[in-house]
Formats: sequence, C-alpha cells, structure tokens
Amino acid sequence: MAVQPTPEDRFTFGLWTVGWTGGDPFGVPTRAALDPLEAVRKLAEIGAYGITFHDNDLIPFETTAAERELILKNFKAALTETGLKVPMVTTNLFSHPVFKDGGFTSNDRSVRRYALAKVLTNIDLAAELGAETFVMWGGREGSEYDGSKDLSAALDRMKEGVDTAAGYIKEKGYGLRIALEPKPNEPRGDIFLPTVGHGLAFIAQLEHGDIVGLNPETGHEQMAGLNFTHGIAQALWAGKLFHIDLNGQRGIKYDQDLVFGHGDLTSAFFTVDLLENGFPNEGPRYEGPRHFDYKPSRTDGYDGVWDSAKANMSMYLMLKERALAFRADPEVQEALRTSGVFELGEPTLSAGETPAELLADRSAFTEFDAGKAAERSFAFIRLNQLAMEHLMGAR
Ligand code: GLT
Ligand code: MN
Ligand code: MN
Repeated sequence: MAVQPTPEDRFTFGLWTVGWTGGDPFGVPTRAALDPLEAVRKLAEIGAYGITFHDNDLIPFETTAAERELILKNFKAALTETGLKVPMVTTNLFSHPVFKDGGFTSNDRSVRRYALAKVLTNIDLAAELGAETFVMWGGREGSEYDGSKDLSAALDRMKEGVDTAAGYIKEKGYGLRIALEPKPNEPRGDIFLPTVGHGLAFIAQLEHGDIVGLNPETGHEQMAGLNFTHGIAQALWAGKLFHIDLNGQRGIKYDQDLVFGHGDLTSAFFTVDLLENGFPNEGPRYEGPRHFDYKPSRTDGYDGVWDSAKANMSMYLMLKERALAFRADPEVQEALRTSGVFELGEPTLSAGETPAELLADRSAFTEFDAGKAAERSFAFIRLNQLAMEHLMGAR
C-alpha cells in the first residue's frame, strides 16, 4: 500500500541524502555520484515539494566564481522547470580538514573567521533562492578531550557566530530564520549543544534569539536515549520548532539515518500524531516542511535510493492516515477523557485564584483525600493499546 505524495504534503529532502554515495569510515563509496540536476528532476517526479543542500553539496569546495555562477544558473533552471522549492539551505563546516577542530569554535581564530565568512556568503545564497530556514548543524563543534577546549569560551564563540549570522540576516532584511540542529556525538566525541534542551537554553542567551530556533532530528535525540516526540513538543511549546529532520534510529548507537519509521515505529507514530493532529489540548502547531534527513543504505543501488526516498514519504503518509483515524475514533476520545488527557489542559488554579486562596480551600489540601485520589486508574495501557491497534491497521 504505497501512498502517492504530492507537493502539498511539503516533503523535502537534503541533496546529501539521496546523493549519499555510501562512503563510511570502513569503506569507500558503493554508488556513483548523483548529478544535483538529476536529483532535482527525480525528487519532483516522485512528488516531493523541495530540495535542501549544503553549499558544497552543490558548489564543490574551491569552485571558481565563474563555475559557481554556471552551477547556480543550471540549478535554478532545473528548479523552474520542475517547480521544486528550496525551503532550507545549510553550510558545510565539517568535511574539509580545515574544520577538523570545528568552524565557529575551532581553537584557531583564522579558521573561525573563515567559517563565519563562509556562513555569511551562504546566507546570501539562501536568501537569493527564497529559503525560509538556514540550518546550522555544528558536527565538528566539540571535542574528544575535555582539556582541549575552554568550554566557556567555546560557548561564547558559538554565540558570537550565531548572533553575527542572525544580525546579518536582520541587517540585510532577509526573510530567513536560523535553526540549530542538536546532535550528541559523531563525528566529534562530544558535540556542543547535544540535545534539544541544550539548544533551547543556548538560544535564550542570544542577542538575536528571536530569529533562532531548532531543527531537531529524530535519530539524534534517540542516540542520546531521549524521546524525540517530547523534544519537538518542548521546542514547539517554546515557539522554536523552526524545521525538522525526520529519519529512523534503533537505539543508542551510531547515527543510523534510516528511513523515517524504519527505526522506532511507535515513536514515529506519535511524532506524526503531534505534527498532524497537534496537542490534544490547545497548543502551537508545526507548519514547516516535513524534511527527511536519512541515508539510503550503501547496500543498495540507485533503485534503492529512489525506493527509499519514496519509502520516507509513504511511511509518513501511512502514519498520518493512522494518526488521523486514531484521533477520530470515538473510543479513543473517550479513552483520552478517562485518562485525564483533556483534564491536563485545565489550569491548576481557578481564574484569578491566589496562593492564599488555594491554601484556604480545605478541599484542596487539609480535607483532600489523597488515599482516594490515589485509587484512580488512569487507564493509560488501554489508551496505548488503542493507539497500537490503529498503528497496526487493526481498527
Ligand atoms: C549531516 C548531518 C545531518 C545534518 C546535515 C546538515 S548534514 O549529514 O548528519 O544531521 O542535518 O548540516
Ligand atoms: Mn543523523
Ligand atoms: Mn540532520
């Protein structure tokens, strides 16, 4: 049951995903390079809405100005021809050996200046292509040895880099917002801003934090043993879910970048439930693209690459269909009520009630029958079983 996506679904893919040729730390590439123009045409053909890229996915390192112009001309022509959009652009501050100790946080100041200038140049390109989001994944911003970094200075430099980029966006009047992408480790032993929580706390310290949010990735939170749906929920709640990287991961291990839903399927169901249905009570909604950041396994040829791109979208649409059916089921609504899920949406204090009034309410405290209240069964297992029955198509 493959579901056919359309651009209205707003599915987007990184050029580095379908373009990954399978090189890993133990082996050389298993596939030939993919022409970016072919990627644009193929993604449009299979129903995607957009393509995203790092500067160097499209424009190789050390390209001359004339070559750059030609590459961009051809790329833009392919976009016009297919109608494919570029909603997000990002910068490669990790592949070249110059970034081996980071970009914004390298101990070498000349490298930091180079990295920042590379980012500003790429912001101009992102704006030119009409992108809304500028992702910053600081894969090399970190360390293997705690003694090799002044951690406070590293955070200062990270702040300086992000604030400079955000200030530049404002000064130029670009319609862009920055989305930081957390990851706990890999390629560095430990990466700075390792989780959604660290990212949110960092953004609160910024001067231009109003246009800085997050781009959480399913597998990255799961690599840290964290709950991805909880992570994006808190980012949403804070008004900071600017973008999302969907993929699959099975447990705490290296970054698997599997197809969305091919890792923890139950978690993927609740991720889609949140994205498509929103919180059960009032709450902010995610309106951005559904971006897949995965790697087509190196065991597969180009047939597998395109099958896997389709699989991401199909998994999402099937989960969406299941999540909509879940919420629409009267039995589920009744189970949600029984479990107190809607009750949690009610403020704990009455409107205008003061702490003194709460203390004066004998029924709330001195006469409250805690033993009786403790007898309540929340029936969460039944609710979850209903979710699983919907997920498995048994309802
Ligand atoms: C890299 C990383 C991803 C990031 C990309 C953006 S590149 O492949 O593994 O998670 O989203 O820089
Ligand atoms: Mn990843
Ligand atoms: Mn990612």
